[in-house]
Amino acid sequence: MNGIPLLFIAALLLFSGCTSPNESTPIPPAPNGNGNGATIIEVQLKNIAFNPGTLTVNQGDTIRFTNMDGFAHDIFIHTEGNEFFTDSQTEPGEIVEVTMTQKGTFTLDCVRHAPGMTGTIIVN
Ligand SMILES: [Cu+2]
Repeated sequence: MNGIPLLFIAALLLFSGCTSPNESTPIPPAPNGNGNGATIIEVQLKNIAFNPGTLTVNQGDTIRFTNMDGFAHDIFIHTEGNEFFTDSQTEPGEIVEVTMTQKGTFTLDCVRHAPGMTGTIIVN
């Protein structure tokens, strides 16, 4: 009747083999150093111009347009043949926020003051 002790020893060996700590504790991914925190970029609509007229932002950033003039403008952000955003009537003092979710080079126009009231937004 040696069967049971042998099985017991075999089971112990198997068990001890399996429990050798082979798995390391997973390390949580480090948080991104320079932010996915969205940045807000200020653009003024002033004296029939966008100021600044050319801006470079990161994907996910928000552009905050403020109409400083005493009359309405509009905001049309587009690429060739592709409208990204339109605010057709931006009243005096109005603030319009646009989050740039797509990468690319966009043209910024105020249609009612075209040509001349234009700009460029580069989204990286
Ligand atoms: Cu305008």
